[in-house]
Amino acid sequence: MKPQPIQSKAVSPSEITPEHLYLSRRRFMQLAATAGISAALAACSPANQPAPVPTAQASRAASGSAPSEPDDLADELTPFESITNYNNFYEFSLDKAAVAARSKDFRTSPWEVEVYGLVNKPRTFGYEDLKGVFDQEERIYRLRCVEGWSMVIPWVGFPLAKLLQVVEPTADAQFVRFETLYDPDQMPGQQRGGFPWPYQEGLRIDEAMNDLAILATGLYGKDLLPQNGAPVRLVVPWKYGFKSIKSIVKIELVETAPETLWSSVAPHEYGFFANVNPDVPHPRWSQSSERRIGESGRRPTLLFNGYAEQVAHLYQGMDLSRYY
Ligand SMILES: Nc1nc2c(c(=O)[nH]1)N[C@H]1C(S)=C(S)[C@@H](COP(=O)(O)O)O[C@H]1N2
Ligand SMILES: [Mo]
Repeated sequence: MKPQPIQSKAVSPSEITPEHLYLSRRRFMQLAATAGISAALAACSPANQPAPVPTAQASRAASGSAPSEPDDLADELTPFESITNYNNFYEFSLDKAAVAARSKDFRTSPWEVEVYGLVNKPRTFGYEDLKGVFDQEERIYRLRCVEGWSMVIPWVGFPLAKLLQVVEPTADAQFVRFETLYDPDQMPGQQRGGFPWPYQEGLRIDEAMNDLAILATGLYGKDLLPQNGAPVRLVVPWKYGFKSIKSIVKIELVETAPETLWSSVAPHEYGFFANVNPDVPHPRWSQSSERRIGESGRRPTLLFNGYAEQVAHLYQGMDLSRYY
């Protein structure tokens, strides 16, 4: 059965049962907002609630002249079919439309994530621990790929900060390094040269502790499919999509900025920070606009992908064109 986008028009909070979806308070607030009280909600939004950014679309939604929609900018969710059939996952294929079929037999159970390095309490979490220890909540985020397309995805997951608090990073831990599974038998792309497998990514510790950064285990209320990074992947919505590393098996707390796959392949094109920024062009194309999957035409790209209110303070005083 094809899951339907969750919209207030179709679903009221009371109709969503725990079996269907674990509803966080945040999600409830979003449903309340889309039920027609968005102006009031904006005025009293808690600190971690993205405040609506005034865009033409948001004001239309607020004034009631268009159907309300669920993300914080009133952007419609991308259909499940698109999210699960248009994928970047080079371990399986360079062809976005082929990833789903090539990854369908990927074994995601049993699965362990080792968290180690500069921590007081290193710990290996089984997948079941990740789902059991940490409350799963829904987070609707825009995903902006560095290639110039974007989607709106209702993830299920939990803040990365919650996991880091459990392992207790030491004072020397300045960065977090993530690593994807290395298994060339299952991931044929890893037999190809040209990329320093396994895929690695990294965040500065303050970025990793930001409430927007989550480890996702699902989307549209269902467990992740392999093509989206099953069973657990990072989601950092204010950065280009390549930072959101899939199928993670290692999380290491380190002192210096780790190597990342794309910045080792093409350091002049892909930096460590990779914050979405319409004013810092890729050397080969502009980043000022994007194609939202399912829409015709392009829409303007927003600084930090529209999450400036939550993350701009992390980069105060930094030259964003130098630290791209
Ligand atoms: N391990 C791994 N993680 C990855 C990638 C990849 O090729 N391998 N691609 C990245 C890129 S470029 C994007 S845009 C997103 C796409 O996520 P999605 O397919 O779930 O939309 O995953 C990121 N994470
Ligand atoms: Mo991407």
